[in-house]
Amino acid sequence: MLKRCKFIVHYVSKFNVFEQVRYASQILPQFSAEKYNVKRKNFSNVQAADVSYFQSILGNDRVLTDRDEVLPFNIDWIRNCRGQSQVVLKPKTTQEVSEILAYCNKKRLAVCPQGGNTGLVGGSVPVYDEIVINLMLMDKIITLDEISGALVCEAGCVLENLDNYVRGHNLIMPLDLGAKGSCQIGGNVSTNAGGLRLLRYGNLHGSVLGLEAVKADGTVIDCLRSLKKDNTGYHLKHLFIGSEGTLGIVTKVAIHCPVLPKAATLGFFGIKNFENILELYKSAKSSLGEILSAFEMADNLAITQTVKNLNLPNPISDYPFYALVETHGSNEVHDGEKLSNFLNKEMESGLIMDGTVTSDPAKMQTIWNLRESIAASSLVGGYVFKYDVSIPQKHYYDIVPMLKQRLGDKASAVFGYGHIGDGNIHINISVPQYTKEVVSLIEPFIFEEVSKLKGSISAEHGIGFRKPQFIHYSKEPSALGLMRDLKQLMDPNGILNPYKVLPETN
Ligand code: FAD
Ligand code: 2HG
Ligand code: ZN
Repeated sequence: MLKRCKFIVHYVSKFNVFEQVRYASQILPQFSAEKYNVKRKNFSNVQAADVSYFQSILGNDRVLTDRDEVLPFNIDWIRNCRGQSQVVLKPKTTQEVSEILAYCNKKRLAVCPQGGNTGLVGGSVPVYDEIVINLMLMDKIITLDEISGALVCEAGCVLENLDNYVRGHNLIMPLDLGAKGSCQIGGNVSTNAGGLRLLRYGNLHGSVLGLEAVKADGTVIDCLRSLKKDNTGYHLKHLFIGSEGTLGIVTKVAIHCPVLPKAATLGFFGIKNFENILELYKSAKSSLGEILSAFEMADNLAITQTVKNLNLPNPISDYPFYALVETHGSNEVHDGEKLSNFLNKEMESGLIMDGTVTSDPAKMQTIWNLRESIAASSLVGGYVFKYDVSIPQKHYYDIVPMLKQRLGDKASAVFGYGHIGDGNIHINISVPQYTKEVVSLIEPFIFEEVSKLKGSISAEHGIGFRKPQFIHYSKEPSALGLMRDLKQLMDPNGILNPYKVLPETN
């Protein structure tokens, strides 16, 4: 079985490129307010009396005001945005979140809800002096129903910790992403994070069963039901899924965990051109059916740059494109047979030029690590623009050559990769340094092209701070109007994550 594929994965122990890269550069990013010319909204400034009030609720240890301690909470993961907050609060309970928000709302103090601060659109850090409310200490697992698979936990639980926990009970988390070691489930829910297996397990609007959130005025909204079916009026949880901290702070989540697959296999293949990636995807869907759990692609530069910048092994040699195909099933023999037929067929047809297939967890991890590290590889040296768009699959890769041509030698690298099974491509553009000239070559060009191709300007990372002025490329005025109405209703003073998601009216 699978004899015709070469088993040439070299095992390397997993190391944390994530942190390594994040702290590689000690140069502080420019303040977002200056870089993007943002006018401060009319909020109050934090006074000593406000800090004393927060200390009275949280104690001194959970109110950070020391400049060095506050700094990391002001800078986003890609080191593009930098806020000017002077206060970070670390609540431990929903009651504390409620008291903080009720106070801030009354005093017109703006806040920035924050999870693991891995967001890629600048939504997780303040722009001016918004008070950071970080959920990291709300990290308790509350219940796990092994029959239904419903996990109930606090919003600050780190995704990887949850996955490790439920695996001990024969379940997995329904989402997985490269930032799993740092991102929190509350952040995942608030961004409606997609990730590597959305193709199989669906998005969070499907798997989140219920949640608890605190509105701007401190009201606790209890929608923490764990039922699969609950058609009792408006489906309010959906308002908080993907609203990026602008409508409320998510404090607890009930989420459906699928069964841990008994058999899992991962293939990494070299492909001649983009058309063949699409053909292979069609074939994988038809041959693998219900066991297909991920179908990812990367172009040559995405992989070679990751290999070079992060010193990771490429399990196969150089190819124009790469496809990563994973199966999750319940019967090794049955799954192996399907996979074997698929591989033999597509090696014969030439769609797969070379490849490696493994069921060994350590080797699978090595391949996944390469894929998950692409995001970090482009942070090494210079400055990176990251775009996350959905495009109908036929035109999925069109924008990459367009941008290469448009930018010429102004860009040191332009590459595309992502969740092709979901029509979601990530385009990374590395430049020696951030300049207004380069920005004007990329934006709004990229959004115009996406719009012409009937795509979305944000597939999974959200709108955050970086994209409100482009949201109209993907949202009709009527829909934007309703978004504004909801914001007005739920946060009339606009204290929750200002400067994010909704564009300025003027
Ligand atoms: P943060 O970054 O802290 O916050 C993100 C947004 O949510 C902000 O607007 C913040 O205000 C808000 N927020 C956070 N917590 C709460 C809360 N409890 N209540 C209300 N609002 C809150 N994203 C994907 O979708 N798919 C991927 O495959 C993917 N891969 C990634 C890989 C890497 C290496 C990195 C760095 C990021 C990746 N991301 C991906 C983006 C990011 O990790 C996700 O968006 C993640 O869900 C953010 O979670 P977080 O806890 O870090 O939230
Ligand atoms: C991924 O799929 C992430 O790896 C990150 O969504 C994308 O960095 C990026 O452009
Ligand atoms: Zn992604």
